Amino acid sequence: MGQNVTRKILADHLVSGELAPGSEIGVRVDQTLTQDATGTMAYLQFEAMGIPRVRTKLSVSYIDHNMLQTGFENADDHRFLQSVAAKYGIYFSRPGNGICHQVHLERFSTPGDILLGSDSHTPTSGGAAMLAIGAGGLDVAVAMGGGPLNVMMPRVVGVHLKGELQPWVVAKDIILEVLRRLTVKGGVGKIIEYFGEGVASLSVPARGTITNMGAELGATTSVFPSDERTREYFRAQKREEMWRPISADADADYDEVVEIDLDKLGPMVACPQNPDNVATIEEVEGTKLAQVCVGSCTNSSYHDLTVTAAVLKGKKVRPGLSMTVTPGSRQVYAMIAHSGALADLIESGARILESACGPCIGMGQSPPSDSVSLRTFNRNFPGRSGTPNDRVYLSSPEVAAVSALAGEIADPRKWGTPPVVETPSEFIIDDEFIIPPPASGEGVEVDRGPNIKPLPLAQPLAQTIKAPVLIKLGDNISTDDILPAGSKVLPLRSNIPAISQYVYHYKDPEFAAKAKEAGASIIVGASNYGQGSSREHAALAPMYLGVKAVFAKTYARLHHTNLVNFGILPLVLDDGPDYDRINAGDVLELPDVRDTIRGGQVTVRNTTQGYEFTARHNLSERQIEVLLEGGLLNYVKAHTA
Ligand code: MIC
Ligand code: SF4
Repeated sequence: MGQNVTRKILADHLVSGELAPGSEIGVRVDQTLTQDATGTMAYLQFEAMGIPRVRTKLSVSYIDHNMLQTGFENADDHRFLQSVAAKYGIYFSRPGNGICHQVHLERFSTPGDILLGSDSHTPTSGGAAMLAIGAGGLDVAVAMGGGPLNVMMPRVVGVHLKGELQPWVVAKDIILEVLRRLTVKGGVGKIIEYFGEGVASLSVPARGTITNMGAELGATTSVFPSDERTREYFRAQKREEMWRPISADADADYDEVVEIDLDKLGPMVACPQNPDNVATIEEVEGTKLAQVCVGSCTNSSYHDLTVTAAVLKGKKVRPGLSMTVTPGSRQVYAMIAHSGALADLIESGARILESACGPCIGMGQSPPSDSVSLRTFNRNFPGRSGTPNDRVYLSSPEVAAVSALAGEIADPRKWGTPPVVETPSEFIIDDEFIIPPPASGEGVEVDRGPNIKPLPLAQPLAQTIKAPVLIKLGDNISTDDILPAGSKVLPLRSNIPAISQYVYHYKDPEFAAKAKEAGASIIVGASNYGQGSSREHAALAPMYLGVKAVFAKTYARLHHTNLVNFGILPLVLDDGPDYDRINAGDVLELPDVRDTIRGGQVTVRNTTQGYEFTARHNLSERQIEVLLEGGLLNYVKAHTA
């Protein structure tokens, strides 16, 4: 039987296990990336492993999230990261150079290689046929040390793109359609692979929009084949020598197939407050807007910004509406400046931001109270914009641009024929701001400002856990709920004692105080617990506050792994009375859990209400050892020694 792209790349990198869905595999990692908000922890963890130099083919450290320098913290972190990069052999992408995923796609993506990144949108490079996977910082640190990535072998979903997109309908609409069909939990335990005649009509950045937002499906990653369009992109990036073809065999099969008829697709919009709450443009047309934002790692390519500029050219953004535009990289910024598109944007009244994550993560540009913001981003979780009662809609740049002129969500198909945007055959290449590491790191001093606090370590799983349930939650709790981002909290990413004060801050402002007082505690979630980001702080900070176990019906992959890595026991509750009966405040006891955990289920006593039930888990044998030994860092140290 022929192989699909996913299995070919995995087979090429397999170091342990078998490619059978549901069993744990280990794969060699070629490249890693970190960004500043997760990078400080990842490098502190790498340092703690005592390895002198990274052992990957390529590791890159980006600065793109913590770019507002409202105090010394972020600037100090940047210095720390730059010095660590020089010491350990890592390329350093300076602040202003762009969003990690956009820059990585442009300058480093390599078809057929495996990339592990401490950011959930690492799959963007899947648009260039990499198997690019998001992970917590500690998993990335292990990979930098030469360790494999361990994951449950996913099922491979083939998305068959048939036909041709209609005018004004673009890549963003394809991924929104996939989200509408599969939902934010539909990709858990799966890799999404695109194939079919519709693939060739999509450029690499368009493919990157689709693989980027595959993160919102909860998928392990998403991938496209590498074809002539890919080659064209590598040629334009002046690195054609890095290109190689890779495609599924003609008789390849998939564990599941989803068919999308591109001809039938219209513009789509994700409504508040989950990326799978997708509507057709007709359903939301006319919704009044206070803000429109174009940018983020999903939609900030040369093409995206040029289309936006072409729609706005000679017109003005609607009075009373604020529009921001963020180029994804310095390359994109320079190119729209040279082409004149930047002038069109400025003249239309759009506010141009520096190349960074910016409004996507609440780093400025929070919308007004009780208003609607339309963004070309990938996430619209409640409060993520920095405004507590925000209502964020997600769309393509095409929809965003016409809506900025209309002052309300508008259907671009009513605005004539779409502008023709030529992508140059050669891009502006200037890698001066990506600093290569010196040949040796000896003598490089790591710059540690006062914001860099020591790393807290996990504890081995206790013999018996007895602790109160501090909070009981519903479905689809995101890591933005668990540990918010935004301009106030993000600068504390390298200071766990300080950031832990914000755990569940908007759900229960007393959470941190209650957890400290209880000493040990438990969290109860429901379905798809921990969706969204890769931020290991959403496990590390609760661990610091004494959270010992989480009970949920199902978990998002990244957060489940992060809980294990930091010694918090993730248990599975049946979808029924066990979840319903537990109340916040109940004291649960897990007698001899250290011994029973290997049996696949544990006994739980609700000592407040006086009943007993069993909870399952879906931990691999290795993960059980990690928990018994007090988290991944302790485990790796013990096993490498
Ligand atoms: C996000 O989009 O939520 C982030 C901020 O990029 C996170 C990483 C982080 O929390 O630092 C992600 O996607 O993993
Ligand atoms: Fe940055 Fe937003 Fe992309 Fe996360 S989703 S990497 S915050 S641009």
